[in-house]
Amino acid sequence: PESHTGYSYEDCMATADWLLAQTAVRPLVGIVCGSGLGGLADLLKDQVVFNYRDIPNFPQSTVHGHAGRLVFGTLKGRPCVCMQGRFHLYEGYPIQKITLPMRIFKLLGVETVILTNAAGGLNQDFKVGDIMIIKDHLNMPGFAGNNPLIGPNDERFGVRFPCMSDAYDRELQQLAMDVGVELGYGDFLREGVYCVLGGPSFETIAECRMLHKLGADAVGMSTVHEVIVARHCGMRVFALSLITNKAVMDYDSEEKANHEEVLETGKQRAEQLERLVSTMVTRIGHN
Ligand code: 6GU
Repeated sequence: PESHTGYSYEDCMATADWLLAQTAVRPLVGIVCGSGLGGLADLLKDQVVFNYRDIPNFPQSTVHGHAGRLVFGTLKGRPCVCMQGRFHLYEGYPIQKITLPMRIFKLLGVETVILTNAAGGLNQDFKVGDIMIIKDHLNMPGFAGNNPLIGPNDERFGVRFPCMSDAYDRELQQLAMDVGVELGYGDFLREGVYCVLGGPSFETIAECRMLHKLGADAVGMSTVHEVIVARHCGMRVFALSLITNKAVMDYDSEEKANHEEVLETGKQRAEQLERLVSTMVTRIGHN
């Protein structure tokens, strides 16, 4: 327990209360924007914006393409909070710190979390620009003892051994498919399994082949830790990957994964991804 680098329930409450004292928005939906996908936050009306550096206990965004702002507001009348920029293992933060915002979301009153990310396509049927509805994940850092729930468990958040077979809400997946088809996105809307790695180096060819054999359709460096913590404290979860590049799977390929390509594809599909998410938000039911 001495090596545990998490925050106490009281620390999380202090951060949530600090935020709630400065905005009248009471969000039911929390959104996490992936690399190059922060434009979603700009759609919020009547914004109240906090820079991560000003929020007690919050880490800072260090990655190009991640702004580092927490934006409160309404999306077509629905109260939301949006992380414009997220935290990753490869930035060197303890995993409990990366996922702290999920517990803050919970204490703000959020019931549904929507996460987006940029990912490399492993499924050979996927094309660059496809949007993948995440139906399940492979938590590779978790296999190596890097799970955000490691450390003492506070029952006020959730149980010691949370179930993950229902991590991705089926109803929200169906809603995304319905909304996507309605918007005319059927041709590039997919579903699949997302695999997280620690990064920051991209995968070797052998690693891509291995992950594909293990059942992964897309690979990235985020989201899964947040999903685990969000599910632990009982929020509904929906997640999307934008396939920004195809993972290199054969030795003849001249292609090389790079962050610029990731951001460029993000720009091209961002508007559609934002419309998909914002339309979903108007149709999510809450208790
Ligand atoms: Cl190819 N790999 C990983 N790990 N993350 C990515 C990616 C690839 N493309 C976008 N993000």
